[in-house]
Amino acid sequence: MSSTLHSISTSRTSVRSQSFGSVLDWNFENPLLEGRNDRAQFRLTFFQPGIVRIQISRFEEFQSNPYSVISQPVETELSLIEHENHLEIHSSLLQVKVRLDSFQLSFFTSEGRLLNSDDPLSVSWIGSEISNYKQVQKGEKFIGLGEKTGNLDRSGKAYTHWNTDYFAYGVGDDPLYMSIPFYMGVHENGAYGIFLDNTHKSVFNFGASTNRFTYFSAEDGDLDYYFIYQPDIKGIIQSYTELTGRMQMPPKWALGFQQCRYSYYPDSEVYAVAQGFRDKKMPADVIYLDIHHMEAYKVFTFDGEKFTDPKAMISALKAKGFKVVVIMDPGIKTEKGYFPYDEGLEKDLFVKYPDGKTYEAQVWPGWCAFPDFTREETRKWWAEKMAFYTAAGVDGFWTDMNEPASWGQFTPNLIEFHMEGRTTSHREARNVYGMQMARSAQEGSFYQNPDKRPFVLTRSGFAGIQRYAAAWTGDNVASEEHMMAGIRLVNSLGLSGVSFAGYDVGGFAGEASQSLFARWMSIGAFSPFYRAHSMINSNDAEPWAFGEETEEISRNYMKLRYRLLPTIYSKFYLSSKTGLPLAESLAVQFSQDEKVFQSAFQNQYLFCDSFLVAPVESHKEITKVHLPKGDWYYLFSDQRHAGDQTIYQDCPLNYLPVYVQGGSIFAMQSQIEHTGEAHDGILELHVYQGKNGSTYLHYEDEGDGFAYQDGKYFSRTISFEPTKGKLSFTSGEGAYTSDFKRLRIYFHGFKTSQVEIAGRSHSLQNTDYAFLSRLTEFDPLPEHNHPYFEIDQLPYLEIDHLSDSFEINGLS
Ligand code: NBV
Repeated sequence: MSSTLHSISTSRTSVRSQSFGSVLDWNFENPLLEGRNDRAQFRLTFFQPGIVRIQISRFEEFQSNPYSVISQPVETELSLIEHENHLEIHSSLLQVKVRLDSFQLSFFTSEGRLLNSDDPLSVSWIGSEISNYKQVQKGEKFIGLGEKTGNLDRSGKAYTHWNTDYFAYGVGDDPLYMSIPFYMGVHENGAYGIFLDNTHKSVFNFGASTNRFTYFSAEDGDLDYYFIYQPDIKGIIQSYTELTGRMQMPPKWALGFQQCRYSYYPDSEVYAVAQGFRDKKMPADVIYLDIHHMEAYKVFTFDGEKFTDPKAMISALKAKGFKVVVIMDPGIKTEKGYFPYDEGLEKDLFVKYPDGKTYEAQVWPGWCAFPDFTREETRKWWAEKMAFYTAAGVDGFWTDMNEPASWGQFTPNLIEFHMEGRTTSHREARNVYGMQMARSAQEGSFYQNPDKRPFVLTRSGFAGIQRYAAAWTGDNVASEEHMMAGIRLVNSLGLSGVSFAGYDVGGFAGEASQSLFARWMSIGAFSPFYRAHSMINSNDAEPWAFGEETEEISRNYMKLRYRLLPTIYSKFYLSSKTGLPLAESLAVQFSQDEKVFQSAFQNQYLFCDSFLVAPVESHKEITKVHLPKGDWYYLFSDQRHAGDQTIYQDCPLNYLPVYVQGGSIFAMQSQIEHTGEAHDGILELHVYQGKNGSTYLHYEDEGDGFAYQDGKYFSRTISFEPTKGKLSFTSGEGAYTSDFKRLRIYFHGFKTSQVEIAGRSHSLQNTDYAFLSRLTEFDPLPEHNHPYFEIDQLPYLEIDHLSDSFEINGLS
């Protein structure tokens, strides 16, 4: 052994924060502004007039996340103005100021209003950790950040992005399963978005334990973020989803009610539960197979004793109008002779230690190996294996435990992932693992059934997950506060590009009371993803398992959900085109209304644009509702309220506070038991008088498959202009013939008794109308009965549903 000591650096400067410092050299060539000194370099890329990418690195080559951003810069007119100590780049929407004597960025609107500025501490490193410190603007609020608990306004709190399996999480706990490092700042000068595209563990601090700044840091990697400006929040979300992609149009059945349990087995029970929905006349479309469908929890197997003939079972369920969704966990049992393990080893598809040994951890099946979904070959292989399920008739896939979760919940950081060819450690790959598994599931579904739209539900994900899967908020608890927190999680996911999202209705862990379940089913009917789920060893939790009252209330809202499908389907289509949420926090349209952020009102949201849902705990009889600017109708009675005020609302268990925005339009159909069943061919349109009008895009297609992409759809725009008293229908577009032969248009809040179409006058008819059925009363004394609302003598008009354009005039 040699006795000479090799010299190691003794300097410990890296323990202190080191800032970028001054810019020594820079160069501008549209769309890039690049600059550097001897410590680091930066690059600004204008993607669009309102989107700038900022990259900062201490290495010669910038490193980027290969998974989230799918769009390229488009040509943008830019001008550069040089000042002594700073540069200014102007686009048609933004001005970016780059300070040179000590690197610091500020962003202004084109009129010069300050949107966001670095704190003088700007960008700096501590060891490998990189942070960006930003000033807080007067009255600034912070919204978004995906699946994060806490308030709508994230001020005063810090959040970590590190995908975590968290059974029965608390309503303030963090981090959970999915990471989306995108937020929006809102203040009097406007709103902007910041998306930190770094997959390492990251922290966003909006003023926890500091009154100086907000900041975001990543444990390693470059600072790589997108600054987004648009004149309104919708525009910012649209831009963010232009970068990270949008949901694909799901099959229509996925919009129906879905029933899950950990787990339904054997096959006779699955069948009995499905039959229960039909017997009870509760519309439903989907039933789930959780982990007990497998033999010893091994993916790509069925337990032959519990499920003697899965194909026959699934086809019997299909005959009843049910689709089957199957769970897939990533862990593969390390058992010689079990083909996924053998093949995975042989093809070198598993995650490994740096010395090449397969990484193993324990999950349901025991010791498992983990497919490396950050590698294309693995995703393809998994997609091929999914033939096992599709051959049995499975229609949808549920990727669980994909954080990835394992017993011990502490994956060693040195294990390695392919990451599309540039091998990296768990530190960088963890947050994208789940998303890549969901991607593989979507690709598998499509590969196996190229004529069907995939439906994938995922627990874990990262920015861009909306392209591959719907998301649910994991293992919540049967409590009132969880019900309310789940709504905020879903609204926050909607602000962050994930519009197809939901929570376990009824609560996964624990036992829901009768009233809690009833209320949760009512709110869930206004959630993009509508599924009830419950934990092993808990009481039965199907909507008929909580007594007659809960059963009737649940049925009422399930039916309402199905009657609203024409609207919901149309909005899903729009959302797949725009990235805008289906459950939209009031902060999107009313961000300057302070009340929207108050704890009493922060859960309120617009569902499918027309409905303002004011969720309320099940035990409350009266609640405060904040109605923003505009006019609002209580859905069930048509009672009209002026906006910009807070009202007291009775909220008996059978009536969830829901209001319709004055001026808006929505569509309904007759009652069906599942989405495969035909309605009666009458499209009900509900039009509400109001100060402002609105435009409703009505969209139909086959409900599955891809023919709609080749023009086989029916769509038309229906606009209401109150000042002209006119409802106009554009001519139907597309090669699909509408399923609706007749139109029945209900006029809410109008005085009109006669309208005019193409010069001919039509008298309106009147009818009593109820959105929900009366509950059966068991008490002989009427004062103990449930309230019941009906709209008296609602005027309506029934005409043929022609696809030519036409106008209805004379509305007042
Ligand atoms: O597969 C069982 C459950 C599932 O039902 C649940 O929805 C997932 O979030 N899974 C977690 C694993 C075990 C939970 C205790």
